[in-house]
Amino acid sequence: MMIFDVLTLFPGIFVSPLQESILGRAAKQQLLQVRLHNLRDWAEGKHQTTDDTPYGGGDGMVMKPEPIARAIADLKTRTPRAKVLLMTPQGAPFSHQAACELAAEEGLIFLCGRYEGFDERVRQTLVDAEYSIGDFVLTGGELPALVMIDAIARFIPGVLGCSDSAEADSFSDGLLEYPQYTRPAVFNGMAVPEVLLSGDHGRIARWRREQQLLRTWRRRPDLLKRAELSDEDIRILEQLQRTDSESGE
Ligand code: 4FV
Repeated sequence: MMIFDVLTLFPGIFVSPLQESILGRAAKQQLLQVRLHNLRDWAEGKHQTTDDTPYGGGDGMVMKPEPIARAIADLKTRTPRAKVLLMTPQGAPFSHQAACELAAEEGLIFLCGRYEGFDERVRQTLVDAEYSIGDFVLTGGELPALVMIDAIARFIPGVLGCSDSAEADSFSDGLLEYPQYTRPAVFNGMAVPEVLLSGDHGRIARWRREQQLLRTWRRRPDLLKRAELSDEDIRILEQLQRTDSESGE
């Protein structure tokens, strides 16, 4: 069972998202367990202080290293090989690939920041990896931790229903997903592409691959550089680029 330990000053933020839908069912099925820990429990003094003013002056508060060091030491007595992850705008961009790799770990400890962030010595000595969920600043690391837990949990066998698999995801082959359609066949005058009604699975598969390549080329050309493309894919892309440039799209 995959253990997710979360160190936070606001454990309440996690409760309902982890009870709902796929994550809620996975926890009930003991496919994963999320253990919420209030960092204040490892803080000293009657005020259980977890933050202090920054050396060198400046606004805001910085999270103290001692409560975090004590907390991680305690949590590692239960999952010694757990990886400690820190969510920060300065981290490596979190990705499908990272989620897939982290899902192979025995346990993960998520360190959720608040205020101006952590004393630098926390990063230097207590953290295995730093991840960012995007180039914007949030009020805390809790939502990034939830986002990462959700993405990682999808790789745990049994979490996604049998028909659905993380392997068939966007990004699993480095490309964006193809367009999806369902009933009705015509909606507001817009018909479902005929190929999808043809029953010709070869044509459907080819159309879907073309759509993945076209959509990725138009929206995320940066992904094409890293995607594993077959010669057929490259031929399709050149064709698409030609038609696109001709149609002036
Ligand atoms: C963040 C992000 C993020 C910065 C200061 C928490 C906040 C506060 N984490 N991806 N973007 N964190 O904005 O991961 O401590």
